[in-house]
Amino acid sequence: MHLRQHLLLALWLINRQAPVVLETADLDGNNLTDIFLWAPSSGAWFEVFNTGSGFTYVQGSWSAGWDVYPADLDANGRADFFLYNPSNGVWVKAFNTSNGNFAYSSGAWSPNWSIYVTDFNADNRADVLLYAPASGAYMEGRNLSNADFSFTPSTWAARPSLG
Ligand SMILES: [Ca+2]
Ligand SMILES: [Ca+2]
Ligand SMILES: [Ca+2]
Repeated sequence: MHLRQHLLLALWLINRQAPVVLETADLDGNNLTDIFLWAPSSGAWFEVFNTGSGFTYVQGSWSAGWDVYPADLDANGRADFFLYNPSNGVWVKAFNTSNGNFAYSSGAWSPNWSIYVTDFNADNRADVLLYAPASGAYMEGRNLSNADFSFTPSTWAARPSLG
């Protein structure tokens, strides 16, 4: 089968939930980009592993309502997932321990942050920027361990002037 056929099969297997979010990331650390399909309304997910000569699949599910951000949170070369529920502020680090399996660490912030996942300090552990566009408040969440984040709160102007 070609990639398009694999994706169509995967989309069918994810229970025909719509909309489905498609993310790309290296989920097994073999330097080949894999595909993660996520149905926010049901919580169903589907990992599509790129073996180089074909594809293998693992299916699973979380609860509904998460915003899901792929990123390597523990610097082991396997993409993990940062989950944030903007309605209640709960976050989860989902560490990708082996294909289809996760170990979890969680906590709670206030709701409605805009989330950006990036590596602030070049230690290969993805960090998290929380931003509130209305007020200009932001929090730089350093991901220094597999547990909680270390925060440096600050504020930008709500409408920054660049001139
Ligand atoms: Ca891979
Ligand atoms: Ca990882
Ligand atoms: Ca980092």
